Amino acid sequence: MIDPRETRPGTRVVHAGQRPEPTTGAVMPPIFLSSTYAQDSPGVHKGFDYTRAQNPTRYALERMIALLEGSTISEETDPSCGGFAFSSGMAATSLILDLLDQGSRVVTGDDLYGGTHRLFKQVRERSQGLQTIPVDLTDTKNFEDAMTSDTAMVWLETPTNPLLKVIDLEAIVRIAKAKNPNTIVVCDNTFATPLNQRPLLLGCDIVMHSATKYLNGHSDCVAGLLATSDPELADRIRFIQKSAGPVLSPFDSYMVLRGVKTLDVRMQRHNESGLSIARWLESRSDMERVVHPGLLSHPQHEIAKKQMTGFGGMITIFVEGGIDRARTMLERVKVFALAESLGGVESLIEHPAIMTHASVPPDQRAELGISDSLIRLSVGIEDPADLIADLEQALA
Ligand code: P1T
Repeated sequence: MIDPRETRPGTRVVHAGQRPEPTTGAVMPPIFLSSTYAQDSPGVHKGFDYTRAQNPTRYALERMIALLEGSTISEETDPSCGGFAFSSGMAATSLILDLLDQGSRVVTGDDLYGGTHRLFKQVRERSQGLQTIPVDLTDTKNFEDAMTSDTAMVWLETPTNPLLKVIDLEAIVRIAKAKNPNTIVVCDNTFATPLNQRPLLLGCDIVMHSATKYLNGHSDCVAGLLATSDPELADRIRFIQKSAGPVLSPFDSYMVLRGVKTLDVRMQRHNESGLSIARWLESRSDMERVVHPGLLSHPQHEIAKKQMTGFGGMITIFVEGGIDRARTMLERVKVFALAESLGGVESLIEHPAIMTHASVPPDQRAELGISDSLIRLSVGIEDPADLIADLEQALA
């Protein structure tokens, strides 16, 4: 078997973390459903004792995300190479917060998925005394002011959900580590995927994914993934994964592994169609603003070019005519489905203020600019001409 670290991303997504199953030669990793494993003598086993702690199908997926994100941990040191799989993106996020002590200070981006905001503010502030300080990280000066020597974690998304702000990861890591070398910098890489951006290589400590989105890619499974290159962090994550138990099932591990094999070809299409549809939308006279990291008008386009190899299929638009026009458009689409979520082969469209970000308080939404005229599009892999025709008739 070739070392996946020596291959390019398009090869890695097909093979990384997997090898033909030794007893049969099965090319696809079997779905090992067994919850427990026979031992030769008490405590003497083949590296597997109970599926919450270890599962061969989950290990294959965990190695896959670790290798895609460029983790340097070897399989000899760690059977999952610093990759971890959970029952949802939120379960993965929750596990990362379990790395922190009671009362820890966390600097976060100001624009986060609504569910992440809810977990930080409405659950962990109460249960863990977490202090979260939201900051607009597009201006590193803001971050320099907010980052302190007692900040235990920095949590950010880039591009962000739903405003598609792009954060300079190298700059954030540099500032964070200068103030506190032990702070843990976490990047939610869901919108970019490891095909477009690899935060570990830019100095981040942990990469998090809602694998429900692009990685699985087919809107038929909910999953979360983590990757790290730091063996000590990997040990701590493994300990909490086993202790708290929010693991991904063997079946869903298989689903994500199957989906991820086409990630490279899917992302090529998402990247191309995302940019061409964003350009088409921007050329219309009835848009207040169109946001996509690949547009020259994007305020952080230069940073996007520096740290991303593609700009993805997410587009955020502000339509003229406010909530009434937005609602009419969302009711009229025929190829796009009006639904939460993103990153699947099918195109989705949604209204963050009412749907995915309803849990962000209205005053904060207003401050951030998540207005009633904001619509979020997840451009799928359909023929882009059909997608444009659909948007055109919905906006007419
Ligand atoms: O849905 P789940 O797999 O638990 O992942 C949560 C999550 C985490 N991070 C980001 C950036 C996300 O977008 C999400 C989930 N987001 C949606 C469901 C959505 O429509 O935005």
